[in-house]
Amino acid sequence: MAPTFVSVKPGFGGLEGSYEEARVVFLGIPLDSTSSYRSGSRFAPSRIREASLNLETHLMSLGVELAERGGIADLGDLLLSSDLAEDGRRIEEAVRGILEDGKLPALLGGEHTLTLFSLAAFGDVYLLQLDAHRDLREEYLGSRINHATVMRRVLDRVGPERLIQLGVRSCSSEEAEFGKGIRFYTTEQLLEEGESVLREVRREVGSSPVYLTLDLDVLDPAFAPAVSTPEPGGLSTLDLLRILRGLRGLNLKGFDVVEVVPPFDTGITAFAAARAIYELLGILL
Ligand SMILES: [Mn+2]
Repeated sequence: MAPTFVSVKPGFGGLEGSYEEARVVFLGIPLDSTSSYRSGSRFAPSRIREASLNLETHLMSLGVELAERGGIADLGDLLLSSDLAEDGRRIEEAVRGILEDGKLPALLGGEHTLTLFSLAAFGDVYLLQLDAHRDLREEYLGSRINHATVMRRVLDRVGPERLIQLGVRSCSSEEAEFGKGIRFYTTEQLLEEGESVLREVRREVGSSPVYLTLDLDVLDPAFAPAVSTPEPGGLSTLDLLRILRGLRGLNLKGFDVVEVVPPFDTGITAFAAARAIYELLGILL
């Protein structure tokens, strides 16, 4: 008798269809070269996909069956080198290709530095950053381009009024000073006045194009222990899902999910990431 195999095919949630008909296109970006503490985010795209296959495609919260909606493709993971500048070019080019085809890039990171390269493919967008950290250092550990400086580098290209930081609760004195001119809402503000924060964000952004970057460390380490730099005092997974649901109606043009480091995970973090992505698909499709 032939042995029975259980195979896990690549793709998000088993939902992937043809590229031609897709509106949302997944692309794994296993970037893992500037992590200062915990590395291993190169394994995150496949772990998040694996988790996605073990969650329901029917979203109770929204009353949506994603399998009936269609419109999803998954290109697999981008092949990267060990050179950050070269990887940056590859990421930008790949994202630009998806955008030129009129589709929404959904990037599975990877460390946060990839956001800088992804954004380079977009025109003028609002950047919504869900993150425990402000990532506004001018340089970190002697380098100007890394996960701790990524939003500072983004501001080299995007006006400071276009960056909105949500869920932040940790920064250096330098970042606090520099970041005074940048709109931010702390974790506690989100928890205590979440609805009015979201109203303000909507009013500010209007119908302008938006890019969302979700750093899983916005969650409390109890809910997302396997992130590169855990920061205690964060959101619960349910808080995050509610916030994401509250973004419905924004003109979202792309998103990334970053900083999951599977070698430190029991699966909780990858599942939280996959579930957050489901919520986003629910409001997008
Ligand atoms: Mn962070």
